[in-house]
Amino acid sequence: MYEHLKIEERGTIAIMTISAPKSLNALNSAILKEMDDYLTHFDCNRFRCLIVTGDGEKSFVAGADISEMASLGMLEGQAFGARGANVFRKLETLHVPVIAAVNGFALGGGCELAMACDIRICSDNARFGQPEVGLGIIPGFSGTVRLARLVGMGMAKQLIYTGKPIKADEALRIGLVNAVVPQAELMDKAMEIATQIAANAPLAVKAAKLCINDEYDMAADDAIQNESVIFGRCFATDDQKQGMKAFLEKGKYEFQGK
Ligand code: CO8
Repeated sequence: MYEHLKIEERGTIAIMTISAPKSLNALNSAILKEMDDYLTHFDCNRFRCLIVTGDGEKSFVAGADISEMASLGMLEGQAFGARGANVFRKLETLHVPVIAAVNGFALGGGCELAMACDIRICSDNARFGQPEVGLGIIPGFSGTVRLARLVGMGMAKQLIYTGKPIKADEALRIGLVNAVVPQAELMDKAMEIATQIAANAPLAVKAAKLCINDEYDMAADDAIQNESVIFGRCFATDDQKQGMKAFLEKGKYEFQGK
């Protein structure tokens, strides 16, 4: 169905693999269009978690496609940046959690893609970096926005100003990834986390994601108020009633997302 995306469905977990092996899965307009289409039609009622990864053992995504960007003018550059940023924002605001399984190079737009996901895990051969200033541009798929939020202003500035990539263990140390595993175990680890998420009440997981995302930019009082309102809404769900009843009766309830 897609030329550059491989889609796999394992029960309530979906896996989107970006596949452009000749360019180490670099993101061009065609791939971004396919990602946009996939995310626009993603069924958040059917799936409870999405895993994003790259094809092969060398690269997650080696950035935006430099051969496509090389000849762009100012307005075209802006449009290309906006296209990537919009797709990544769709991923960030998708109503189910998204796990980036980073299987190699996550450079430029690749690092930005991983940062738009809720959770990042990587293989031990992964390399993260924002090399854009070495190409005469800045991170344009929201890297200047998300990197500082994830690893702090000082480290984000060092990574972006120097353009130097970091290895998996350093990415773990600065909090850019949650876990590093041997390459052969990467998808198992991603599936393990996805399965844990999928076993929980989907409406509650969705509510938690929206709260965490929205409250990040709110003043503390507004954020606390927001959480109270969303917390209250959980009590209008069947899953809350059945989940708590099952706990009290020492049983187990399979959440229905109602
Ligand atoms: N774009 C296009 N082609 C690429 C890219 C890329 N980002 N990365 C790799 N390729 C291609 C290479 O050109 C090469 O093609 P060919 O075989 O035809 O020569 C093929 O992939 C294999 O790559 P290498 O031979 O270079 O493999 P190495 O193992 O020697 O090196 C590296 C791997 C280190 C990953 C190296 O390929 C590299 O440095 N790639 C570029 C990384 C980079 O700078 N990424 C950032 C790009 S800029 C960006 O992402 C900006 C995002 C915001 C955009 C906003 C738009 C306005």
